[in-house]
Parts: sequence; C-alpha cells; structure tokens
Amino acid sequence: MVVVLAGGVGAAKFIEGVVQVVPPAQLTAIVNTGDDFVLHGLQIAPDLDIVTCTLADLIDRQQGWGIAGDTTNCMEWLVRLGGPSWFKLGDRDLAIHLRRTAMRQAGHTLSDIADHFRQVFGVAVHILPMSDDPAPTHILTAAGEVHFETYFVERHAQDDVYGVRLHAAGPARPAPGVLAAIAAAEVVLVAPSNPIVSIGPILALPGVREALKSTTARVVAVSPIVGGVALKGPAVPLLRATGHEVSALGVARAYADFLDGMVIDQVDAALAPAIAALGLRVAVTDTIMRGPGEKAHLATTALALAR
Ligand code: FO1
Repeated sequence: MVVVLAGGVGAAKFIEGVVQVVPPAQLTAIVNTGDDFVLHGLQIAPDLDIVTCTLADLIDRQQGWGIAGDTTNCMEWLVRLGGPSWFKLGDRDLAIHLRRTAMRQAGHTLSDIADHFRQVFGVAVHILPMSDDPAPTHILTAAGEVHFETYFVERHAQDDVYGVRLHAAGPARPAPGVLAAIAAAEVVLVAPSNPIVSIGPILALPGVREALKSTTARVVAVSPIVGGVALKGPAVPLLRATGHEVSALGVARAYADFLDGMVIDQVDAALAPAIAALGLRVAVTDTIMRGPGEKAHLATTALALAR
C-alpha cells in the first residue's frame, strides 16, 4: 500500500503519476480539508474535488480546478440575485456541492461522501479526507484573520501575512482510516503541495506526525519549491510568515522529523548536500510535471528513493 498526503492541484497531478506505476486500488490519498468552506450555503471541499475530479479525468486542465467544459448559468443567476462572485462555481461543480451539502445534512460524514463521489466518478484510488471535523485554515493578515480561500482567491493573496491558524474551528480528529493507512503503508509520499496550508493541516491532526515517525513505511516528500519559487499558490509568503526558509532545504527541515527522503528539482541540486546532512536520502531530477511522462517519472523517482 502506498499513501499520498495531498493538497490540491500539484498533488492531483503527482497522484496521476503514481497511478501509472502503482495499481490505483493500492493507493490511498489523504487529502487536506483546511480549504473547505461554506458559500451560497453550500459545503465546498476544493482539494477533495480537485483530487477526485483530476483522477476521474473530469478536471478543467487549464485551471487545475473546476469541471472541464462546465457552464456557468447558475453562477450568473446567483450573482444577479446578489450572491458573491469571487469564487467561480460551474453548474456541474455546483451539483457536487449541492449533493455534498444534502448528504451532510442527512447525516453522512465527509469520508462517506468522498468515497461515494469517487465511486460514482470511477476512481479506484481510495480518497480519505484528512478529517470529518471542520478544520478551516485561517490566514492572519494585515486586513484581519480570514479563511484561506478569502486570502487566496477573493483577496488575490495581496495582504501581508503574519501567521496561519490551522483547525481554526477547534480541535479536529483524523478521519477514520487515516492513522491506520499510515501505519500499514509500505511507502508514504508527501505530494509537492504547499507545506503550510496543504500538508500542514494534515500534519497538525493529533497522532498524524507520530504515525509518520513510527510507521515502518519509508516517507518521501517531493519539494513544491523549485529554485526558491512555488509552482502554484502562495507557498512563498506563507513559508516566510511561518519562519521557514523559502527553499527545498526549508521544506526538508519542516518535515525532517518524520522524513526518510526528499526529491528535489535539478535546479536545486546545490542544496542536496545540506538536505542529506539532515539525515535524508536525496534524489535530484526534473520535478516539473508537464505531461503524463514527467508525472510517471517523478512518481518512479520518489518510489525508488523510498524503496
Ligand atoms: N481558485 C481560484 O483561484 N479561483 C476560483 O474561482 C476557484 C474556484 C474553485 C471552485 C471549485 C474548486 O474545487 C476549486 C476552485 N479554486 C478556485 C481552486 C482553489 O481555490 C485552490 O486552488 C485550492 O483550494 C488550493 O488547493
């Protein structure tokens, strides 16, 4: 069994590589739910939907989120009726959120719903939300404390950031199966996702860091920082605001207590000795996932480092 700790777009592309080299039914993705929020009265779960819809080949590949070829009739009327316009939700995407909300109201857990959706969409990879409890990530900014999606999408990540508050709704527990999957895994891969707001919320759940330290699985991360920049999203200001060096070495240090190995990009080859000095194995390769070949290559490199 292989477990992948996952955020959104970068993780989904990475898992597309892993399923080329590992039977999908032997793979479990543990997905961040810190981005989840309520809009138009609907429960939105961006990273779960991005991972599920990417693996189902339904995703809008240009954006990395939303459904390919979706229409926007409902959103246009929601805005016309005075609703918020800053978070774009297509008609089919809205159906997912309507159904999720109805199932939550009927008493189903987020885990039940994630499993139902992945089966409906024909995804063989097991998809576990990190928690069934609300665990919103808040960003502490010059404009006040706001939900991650408000900071990132509504306010275009323009505010100065002073800190991050994970699980802002109160204590959250790992979803059923999360700790067991890590304990039983042969390999745990940390996807090239934002270490602070995508992987950070998973690591902050009680027992997860301990499970990663005590598992017999080899734990290997792929650096989401390449040449000092993030391929996508606001990792740079968030790493800086939380006191981390903005580099593959900074990410390695943040994970060093549970990590066995790290895959870094070839442009960061000079950092390999410093990462190895943390006691980690290091693989240096092209980590930019342009197409299926590069995704498979990255997955193979990470698995080889682990094994
Ligand atoms: N990201 C945006 O930048 N703008 C949007 O309007 C937007 C809508 C959206 C709808 C559904 C969904 O599943 C994701 C969506 N995202 C949008 C992506 C999302 O904000 C982030 O990329 C993730 O939360 C970070 O992983």
